[in-house]
Amino acid sequence: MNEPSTIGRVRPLRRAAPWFVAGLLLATIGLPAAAGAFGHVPGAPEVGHARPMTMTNVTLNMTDTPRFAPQFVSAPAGTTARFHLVNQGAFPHTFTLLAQPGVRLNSSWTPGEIDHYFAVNGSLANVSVAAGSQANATVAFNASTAFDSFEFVSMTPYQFQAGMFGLVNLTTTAPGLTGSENTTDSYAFVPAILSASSAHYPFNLDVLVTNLGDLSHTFTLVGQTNVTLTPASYPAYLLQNPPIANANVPGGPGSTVWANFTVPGPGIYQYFCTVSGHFQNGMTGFLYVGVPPPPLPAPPSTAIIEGWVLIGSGVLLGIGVLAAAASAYIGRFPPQARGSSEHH
Ligand SMILES: [Cu+2]
Repeated sequence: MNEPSTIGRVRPLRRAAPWFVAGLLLATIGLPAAAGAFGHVPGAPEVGHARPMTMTNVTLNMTDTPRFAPQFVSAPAGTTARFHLVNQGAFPHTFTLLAQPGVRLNSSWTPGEIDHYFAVNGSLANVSVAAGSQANATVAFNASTAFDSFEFVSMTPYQFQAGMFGLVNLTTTAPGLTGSENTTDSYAFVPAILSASSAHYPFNLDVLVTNLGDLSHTFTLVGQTNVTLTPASYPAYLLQNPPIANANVPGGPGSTVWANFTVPGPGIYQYFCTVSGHFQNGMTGFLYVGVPPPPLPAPPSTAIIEGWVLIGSGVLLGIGVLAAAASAYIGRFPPQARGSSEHH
C-alpha cells in the first residue's frame, strides 16, 4: 500500500527533470541576450587618433565608376598628409591636387583645358596610378591653410568630368574639445543629439565614433548651421558645400574612428551617414553648438531594439522558470490527466 505513494513522490521529480533542464536552458538563452543589450565588444582596431598629430594617413581608393572613395577627407593644417592611393579599377587614374585652395574645376572643361589649368597653376601633388596598383603622395600643409579646402581630381581624360574629384579639408592642430558618438546596425546615431560649447570660435572638436554593429557607416557633418538636408537633397548640397567632417566608420562592433573637425561658430549642425540607404532609414543627427540642445527626444530606434531584446529575454526567462516550476509541481509538462498515464 505504501509503495505506490512512494513512487508517486519520486516519479514527478524524475519526470520533471528534463523540463527543469529545458527551463534553465531557456533562461540561460535569455540572460546573455539581456546582458548583450548593454555595452559593446572591445578590441577592434581603432582608426585615426585624437589631436595633436604630425602625420595624417589617408587612404583613397580609385575606382572605374570613376570615383575617389572617400570623396571628402580632412587633415590638420601644419601637418603632413600621406595619401595612400589604391587603384581598384582596370583603368589608370591620377591623384592631382590643386595648389589653390577654394578653387573648383569646371566639369564642362575639356581634358585640354584641365591640362592647361595645371600647366599654369601647378599642383600640390600629381601621381599616376596604373590599373590595379598603388602609390603614395605626401603633401605638407602649412599652418596657414587651416580651414582651407583643396580639390583633387583625376586627370585621365574625362574622369574628372564624370565625377572623379574630391576635397581635402584642412582643420587645425590646436587642442580642442572631444565628444563621442555611436553607430548601429539599426541605422541610428546614438545619441542623435550632440552638444558642445566654447568661449571662442572657431574651435576644434574631436568626436570618437564607435561602431556598435557590423555595418560600416560615415559620420558626415555639414559645415553650415540651421541647414536640414534630406536623403534626396544632401548629395547636391555637399558638392557645393563640402562637409566639415566625413569620417568613415569601419564595419564591426567596437571599430572606432576619430572625426577631427573645426566648428566655425555657434548654431545647429546636421550630420548623417552617407552609406547608401542609411540616411533614408533615419540615420541622421544634430550637433548643437553654443545653443541649448532640445530635451531628450523619444528613444531612438536602437533603444527600441534593446527594449525588444530585454522584453524577449524576460519572456524566455519567465517561460523557463514557469516550465521548471510547473513540471516540478505537476510531474510533467504539459500536464496530462492523471488517470490516463497512471493506468496502462
Ligand atoms: Cu550608416
